[in-house]
Amino acid sequence: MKFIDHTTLSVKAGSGGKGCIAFLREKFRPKGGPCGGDGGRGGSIIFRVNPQLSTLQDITLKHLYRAENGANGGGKNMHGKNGKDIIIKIPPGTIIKNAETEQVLKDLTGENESYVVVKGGNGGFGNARFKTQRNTAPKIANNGQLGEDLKIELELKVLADVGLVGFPNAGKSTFISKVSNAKPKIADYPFTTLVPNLGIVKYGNYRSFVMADIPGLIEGASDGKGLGSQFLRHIERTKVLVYLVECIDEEIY
Ligand SMILES: Nc1nc2c(ncn2[C@@H]2O[C@H](COP(=O)(O)OP(=O)(O)OP(=O)(O)O)[C@@H](O)[C@H]2O)c(=O)[nH]1
Ligand SMILES: [Mg+2]
Repeated sequence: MKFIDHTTLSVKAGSGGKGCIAFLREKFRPKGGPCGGDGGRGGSIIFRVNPQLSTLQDITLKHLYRAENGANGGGKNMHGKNGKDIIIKIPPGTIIKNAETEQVLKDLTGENESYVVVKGGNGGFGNARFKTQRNTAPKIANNGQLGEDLKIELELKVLADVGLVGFPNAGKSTFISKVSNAKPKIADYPFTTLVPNLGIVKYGNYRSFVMADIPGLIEGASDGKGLGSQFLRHIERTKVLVYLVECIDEEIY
């Protein structure tokens, strides 16, 4: 699976359905009063953390997510059907930003945590709602509210407790493969690791923490050399950084 840790997309919630203007007309009740039902609510777009995911790849397949509109209200006080919500699954550690202002809207870290990014509009009131003692036959109803829409940016910063940092070929992937359940590619050439690997390290009685192995860093990485600093975001939030230094080759130092 391709490792993607950054993407932008547009999200649009559904609008509410219109309220209905209708009057009851039954055989023996010719003036039965207003009976227009309310419109249905528009669908919202919700992000939900799925701990099984480790990349934003699935989300990048679509650039626009649009939730259903609510249906219009009907006669005989029939409420319009609500629009379906769209639930988008994201990996833990995904930050949701407003793409225009760069403002962080939410940092989703917890298991099964969710966030409503755009809310569907409420349905309009049907004319039955407007009946008063003075106006028993109102001919008014509301339109539904528009659904919110937004351009957003998703940034994944993997959640790890310990991050491994070092020159290419220093032995980072070998180390994580020995202490955790991760099975990264190990080879005798620089930049074997191209995307972060996560591993669970078990210790004591049923205790564990997450370790991250990222691609090697070379001098000038901050100016974009090698794989540059594009993966540094993944060790930004770790509690501990482990620097792996090769001690055989004297020339490096
Ligand atoms: N002699 C010796 N070789 C090691 C040791 N640890 C790793 N190696 C070897 O060093 C080479 C590089 O190891 P990797 O674990 O792929 O190194 P890395 O830091 O992950 O490298 P990149 O992913 O390219 O940044 C492999 O051929 C390993 O077998 C060690 O402790 N001693
Ligand atoms: Mg490696």
